[in-house]
Amino acid sequence: MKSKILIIGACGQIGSELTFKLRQLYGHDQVIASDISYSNLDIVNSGIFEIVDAQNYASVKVCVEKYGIDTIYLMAAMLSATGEKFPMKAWDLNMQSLFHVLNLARAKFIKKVFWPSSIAVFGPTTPKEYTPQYTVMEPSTVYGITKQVGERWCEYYHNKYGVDVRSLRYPGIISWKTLPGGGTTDYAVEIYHKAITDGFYDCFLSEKTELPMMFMDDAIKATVDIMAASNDAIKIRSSYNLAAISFTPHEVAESIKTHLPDFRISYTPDYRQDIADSWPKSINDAYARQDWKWKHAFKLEDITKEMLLQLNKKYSAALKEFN
Ligand code: VAH
Repeated sequence: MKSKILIIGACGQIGSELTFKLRQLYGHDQVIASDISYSNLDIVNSGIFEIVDAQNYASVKVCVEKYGIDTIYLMAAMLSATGEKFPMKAWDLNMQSLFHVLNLARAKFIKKVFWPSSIAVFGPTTPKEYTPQYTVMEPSTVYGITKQVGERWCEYYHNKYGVDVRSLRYPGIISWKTLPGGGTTDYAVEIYHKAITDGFYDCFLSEKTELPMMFMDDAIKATVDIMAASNDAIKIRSSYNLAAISFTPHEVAESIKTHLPDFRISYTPDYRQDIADSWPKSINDAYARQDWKWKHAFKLEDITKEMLLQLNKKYSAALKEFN
């Protein structure tokens, strides 16, 4: 029987691209997009869309029963930077939403769950180079704490109740279709937009801040692949380390300059520098590559080429419409 999928948080940076990809793979009407508001009209107007409050069990359950959902991708969360401004809101949103989806799976209303974790589960005491799957994890951000605790609950619901929940520790994700919101790695998206619109970017992280990063197409592929893998291939039910590349703001600026030689950057670190400094520089994702054959495709030069190409098109089209 064809899977019926609900994406919670479909208006967000990853959720929006996941919606289009899953509709392409599994059928347009097999995928229900949902969010707390109509914040992304491309998504709202692209297919079946529902307002779902991820913090309200009944709201999620009504949608599951209305469409006969069997799989939920829970993409709604408050990210690292915003989470430091609103700690209790971040805890409530990130944890309540996870419990509601896990409990729907435990009660057999749904069969399968995808839940995103993050490299933010690692903290200042974690080894920073090629960070292993199993190591010290003392996250120093609210967001990281919610992801670490969430991983524990995912593994518990799998072991105790047999829930088929799968998870990835996403690195910073770079995309051009939908702006990210509230993340520390968002500089790596903003810099491309500013390179096109202003020729200049004042970066909120210092130039040597190396962080694990990934192009959206790789992140979407990993998400689709882990969910399509056979049940017994998934040997880690907390969350898999996932990696592609690592780079610094200086390196991405130099990459942009190979296309836009006049591009200029300055560095004005803000409160997000402390968050970035608490995270690894690079990630060892050997288990994902071994268990379900993960491999990334996009290197930094590929990302820069694609980001500048697509954003050029996007801004030129917007300019044409305006004139
Ligand atoms: C953030 N983009 O910056 C997210 C991500 C690894 C970082 O989880 O909060």
